[in-house]
Amino acid sequence: MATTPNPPVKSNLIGLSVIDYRGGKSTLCAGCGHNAISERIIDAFYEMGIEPEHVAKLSGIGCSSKSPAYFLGRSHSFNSVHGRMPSIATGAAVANHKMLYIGVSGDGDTASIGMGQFAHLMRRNLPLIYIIEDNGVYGLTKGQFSATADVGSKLKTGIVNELPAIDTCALAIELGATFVARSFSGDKKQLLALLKAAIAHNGTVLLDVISPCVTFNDHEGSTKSYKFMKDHEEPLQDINFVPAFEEIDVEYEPGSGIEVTLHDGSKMRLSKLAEDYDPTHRIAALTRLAAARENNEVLTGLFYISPERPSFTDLLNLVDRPLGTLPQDVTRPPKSTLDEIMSEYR
Ligand SMILES: Cc1ncc(C[n+]2csc(CCOP(=O)(O)OP(=O)(O)O)c2C)c(N)n1
Ligand code: SF4
Ligand SMILES: [Mg+2]
Repeated sequence: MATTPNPPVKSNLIGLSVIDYRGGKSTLCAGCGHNAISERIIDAFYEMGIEPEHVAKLSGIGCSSKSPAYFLGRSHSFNSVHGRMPSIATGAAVANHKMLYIGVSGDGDTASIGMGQFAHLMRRNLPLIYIIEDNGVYGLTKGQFSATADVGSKLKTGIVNELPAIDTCALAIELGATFVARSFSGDKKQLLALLKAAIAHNGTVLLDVISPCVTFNDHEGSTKSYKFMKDHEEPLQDINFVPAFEEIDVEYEPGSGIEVTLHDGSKMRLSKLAEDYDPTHRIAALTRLAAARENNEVLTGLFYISPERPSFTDLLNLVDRPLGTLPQDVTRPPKSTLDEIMSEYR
């Protein structure tokens, strides 16, 4: 009997299939927004044809910080300490500036215990894709409000948050990050386009993704629930990403939006939705975010980009070979050099 041949397995630019970009089976709650983000990360790295072994994943502590275990299983990974992912990422990026770094954190991990580290990371423009899986609560420790919870948002117990939310995007722009965006775990198209652009960027990407916690913060009265996001998400632009390896077959009409060229030659085409918005203008970005807070809008999209500013590792003028692979006879000064230095203090 004739058998039907299996459909050919699709592969990307470097001959890998999407399976090569998957990780372990998720142990997070079914329906958690963090799982959808892992799926988009898998798609983005697959579609960009990135070698998984060329990627290092970093995280802190929280349900969100567990998620690097669920994507890019062939990549390097370090699950660090609560709020300390930025310093681990900085050390790793300086030791090997040839890798691609992706850090996953939570709103609790970032905006409370990790705030000091977050601030210095943004200021340095370290080449790192920093994702905040933002659910407005400490999911892992059973749903207390985090510092990104909105004023007026209600816990299941009826407790109302009366403290102002920290806007991590506004803060990142103020501090010096060069690619700042917000998305929603349920907005597949926008999140995928932003992730692919983030891969093409050289510098700190801060991507705050609203990611509902179905167990502790998805009820009526929560401003980080699926329903609230579906009703209130206000995308700034329609984002199309064209990777450097793809030919641009459609001419871009000047005046119909903005085109941004990224570090590797890829392009982001931002078509205006409701308003004209220039994401290369820092003050305009801060003003627009302040207006969104004032009007209780959940604005998503690319808020700010500065593709030209050198990254932290560029500024260090590192030798081409990764420092972590240099042999001891190169990195360790000989005894005669140390003796010479010591003699200066006599
Ligand atoms: C030093 C330290 N302090 C406190 C904790 C307890 N703790 C574990 S996870 C967490 C918050 C996680 O919240 P978030 O980063 O928002 O992640 P989510 O679980 O919501 O994804 C806290 C406070 C800890 N693990 N270590
Ligand atoms: S507790 Fe919340 S954040 Fe944690 S896995 Fe479950 S749904 Fe996700
Ligand atoms: Mg959280």
